[in-house]
Amino acid sequence: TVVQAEPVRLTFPSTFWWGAATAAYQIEGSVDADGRTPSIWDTFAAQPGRITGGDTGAVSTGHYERFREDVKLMAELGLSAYRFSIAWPRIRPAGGHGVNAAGLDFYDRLVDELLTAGIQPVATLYHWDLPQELEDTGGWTSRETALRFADYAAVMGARLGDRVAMWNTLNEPWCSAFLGYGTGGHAPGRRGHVHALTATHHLLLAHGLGIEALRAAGATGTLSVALNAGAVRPLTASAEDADAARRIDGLLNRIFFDPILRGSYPADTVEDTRDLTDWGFVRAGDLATISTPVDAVCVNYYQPDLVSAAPAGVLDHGTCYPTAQAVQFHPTPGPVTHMGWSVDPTGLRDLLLRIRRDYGDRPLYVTENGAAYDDRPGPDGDVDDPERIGYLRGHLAAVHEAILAGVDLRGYFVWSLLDNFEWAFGFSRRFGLIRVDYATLERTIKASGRWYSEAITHNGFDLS
Ligand code: GBH
Repeated sequence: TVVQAEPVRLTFPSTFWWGAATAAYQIEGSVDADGRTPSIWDTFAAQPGRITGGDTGAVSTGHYERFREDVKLMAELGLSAYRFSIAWPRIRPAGGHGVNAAGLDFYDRLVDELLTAGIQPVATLYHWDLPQELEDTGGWTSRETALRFADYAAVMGARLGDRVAMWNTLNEPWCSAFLGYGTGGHAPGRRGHVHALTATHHLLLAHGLGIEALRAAGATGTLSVALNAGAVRPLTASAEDADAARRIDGLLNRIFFDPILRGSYPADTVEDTRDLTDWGFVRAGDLATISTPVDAVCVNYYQPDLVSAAPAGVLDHGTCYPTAQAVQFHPTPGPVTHMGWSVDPTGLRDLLLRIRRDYGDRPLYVTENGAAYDDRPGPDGDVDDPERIGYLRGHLAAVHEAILAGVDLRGYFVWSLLDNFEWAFGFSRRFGLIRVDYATLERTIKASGRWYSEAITHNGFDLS
């Protein structure tokens, strides 16, 4: 006789936030509406060869016009929280001179619409769309930009601080610094390892000043920052590969976690980059500002990094990490998504456990996790994307494992609610739980969205 095993059911804490995330430039469109001024992404996307297919965020999903429809879709999914970002160029058109009331009104209406639908608003102040005029005066390589960010944070805290449930000052400052100012693959497209390190410090300073400004404005929500932290793994057990992993872990994770949570830069990373810079951009008092207490730690996770020492003569010039010429990156064996990123939920579990081990027992959130896959028409007008269901199931199981191991993990946000403008890849990659037809801007909940919705209803799901 065949005994049918009972499926294993994973149940989440009753207060767990089941969320989804987006970012302003990736979904809003309406780039000239109501007094918005250009951001570095408008400028960057207008330059030939920067974005796949020459795509731009000018229209994108049209969320700025359709936000009420989108909140209805969130309610249909049953989301407990929605993470969006505020477009700085809609609020501070002059980058510090005057506030644009119409821009503020948009986010005010969005937050109220969410609260009416019973969805917790989670607001990110900076998801990469720097006002172009601030880039024209140096962007994140200029210390002034951090001060302007503090002004902007104060304005937002005063306007939305009574209603936003959680704030992220910055989204993935690593990307802003190392892709925006290091490799030039992201806006503003500047290249140079010293730029990247300088920008890193000014972004961290902006974060600290932003937390102080939100707190001073009386913001009642959880104050945090979203880091694209990773699990950096050595290819072999050799001392050389361990050293390669240490370097990359320093430049990806510890360069952010240490100043924010411990008030100091990692000594080995500072030492590794001494040939490039004397770190003179760090001024007395900065680290005290940067380490002003946060209420939670937020991480965005997609895939682990597998690295080794580069064999003599091999220089990985493609790398975005300063001083990592001695490091080689390797694909993790196994399946990959449409981005070519490996699917490995153990990386998420390890990351969450590591944060607790190295930085203490703090409230944590996974503010982004998800995968790019193409979908296909299913029966009865369905949109089928079984790979995304597999990805989400695996990663939510990893989250559950971390919770069982004692990690104070309070919420999880799928990247993304909607298909959207995937930065340098334009509209060629789809991350959404909801399909967007870019010709008509029609939205259709995918099979993965239905699956997620079921999981939310049951506060858990069957493994297998
Ligand atoms: C997130 O970035 C963003 O927050 C979000 O806006 C975006 O749409 C989403 O993920 C999907 O991309 O290949 O050299 O760049 C994820 C950023 C991408 C950063 C992979 C590290 C690997 C190094 N991560 N990247 S490289």
